[in-house]
Amino acid sequence: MSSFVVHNIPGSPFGRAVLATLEEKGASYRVARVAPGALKSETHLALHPFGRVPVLEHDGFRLYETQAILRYLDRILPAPALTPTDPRAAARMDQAMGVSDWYLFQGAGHVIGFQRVVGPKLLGLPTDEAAIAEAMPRAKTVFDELARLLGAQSYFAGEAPSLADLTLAPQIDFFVGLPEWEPLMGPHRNLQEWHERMLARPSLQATTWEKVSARTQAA
Ligand SMILES: N[C@@H](CCC(=O)N[C@@H](CS)C(=O)NCC(=O)O)C(=O)O
Repeated sequence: MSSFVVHNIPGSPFGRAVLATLEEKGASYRVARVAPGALKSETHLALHPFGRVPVLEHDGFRLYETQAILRYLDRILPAPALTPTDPRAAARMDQAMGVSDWYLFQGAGHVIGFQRVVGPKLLGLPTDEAAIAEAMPRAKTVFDELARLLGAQSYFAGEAPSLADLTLAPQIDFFVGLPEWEPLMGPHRNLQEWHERMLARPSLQATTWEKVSARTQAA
């Protein structure tokens, strides 16, 4: 039996970052499906008092907050290392993870992803186009800044993938196929190439919404 259990909703970009990190490390794990309607249930609040996913359980140790989970995994499963040793490269990794949480998710993904995908697909809600239009200028600032931070590097912290790439790729991938993809990603060839590079990784291929869903149902 796997010693890693990830409580997750298939499709969650935060959950995918955790699963992709476990995949990168070659660790075996089990996904415990959380129904979207159960996030605020007493059972789930006992695991995550803020009623969100993911939650990691590892040999009696329980942890929520994706950045904390990723760093924990990188410390206890050291190979391959997903944090650069160079302090400035590590600082860029931390910065990109902060941008992902605070500006990409909060300012853009949370609104656009919810209005275009989560609301209609999971909750049967109509899309609020005005909310999307209001979020677009913030989203554009985020994508422009991510492209600037990436620059000519292959990955956000240099020439090897790091926790920053595993954090950002699931969030960016959520925009694929949406009408907002072209206006946000179109001007940034470097970001498009990085996204393709990340999606080609077995860790991202193994953790698509469909694959996690199928795997979770089978568990
Ligand atoms: N800060 C949290 C954010 C996690 C998060 O927002 N997860 C979303 C799913 S992608 C969620 O559980 N949303 C439920 C809600 O907002 O009620 C983390 O880093 O893990």
